[in-house]
Amino acid sequence: MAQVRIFGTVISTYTRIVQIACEESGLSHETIATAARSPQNRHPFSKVPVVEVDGLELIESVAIANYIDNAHNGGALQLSDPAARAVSEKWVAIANNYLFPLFENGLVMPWIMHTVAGFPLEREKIEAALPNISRALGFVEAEMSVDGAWTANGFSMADVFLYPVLRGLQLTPQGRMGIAQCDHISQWMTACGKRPSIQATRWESEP
Ligand SMILES: N[C@@H](CCC(=O)N[C@@H](CS)C(=O)NCC(=O)O)C(=O)O
Repeated sequence: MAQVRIFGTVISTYTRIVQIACEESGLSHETIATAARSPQNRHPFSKVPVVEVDGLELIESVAIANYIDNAHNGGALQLSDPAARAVSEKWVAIANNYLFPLFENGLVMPWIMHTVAGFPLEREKIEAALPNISRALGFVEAEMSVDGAWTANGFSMADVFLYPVLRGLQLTPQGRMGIAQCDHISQWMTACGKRPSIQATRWESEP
């Protein structure tokens, strides 16, 4: 049996975040397809993933990824310098609290519901979200162009969280165009895309 069992949807930002943490830590993992709102999901707030590792049942991707990194990777993704770590943690929080909800509700889910489930595309929802998504990308691009952005510290937990969040956006038509206009984000995504942990966790829908 794999060392880590991940109960989550197969195309999921947070399932992938945990998969990347496993890959970075050299842990074998399997994903058991579990829909967020199914009776099989053990998350008390109907989110995925729920993870079994080392006899523990864990929820919440920050806790899960940090545990895996601490217990199996010497904490290498969390940076020992306090200032560098604060920057990395700031970006994990930005990814979780602002970018993911904005991208997921405004573009990613409307496109998934349209292309995978066959529902009409929610064009009004997309149009309403685009200005805020554009502003968010502008903020990330500007931060990346100055010293002190997370990329200055090498691959860290910030990348583990930010890559799947931005990659999901990039797989939508409007997200792809928006990111293409951001040189720093594009270069960073290309660099991350070469990392073995990112390649090993590609979604089937990725070209
Ligand atoms: N705070 C949770 C967020 C997890 C989350 O939002 N997962 C998404 C899938 S990527 C989900 O469960 N969505 C289903 C829903 O909100 O109904 C974590 O960090 O694990």
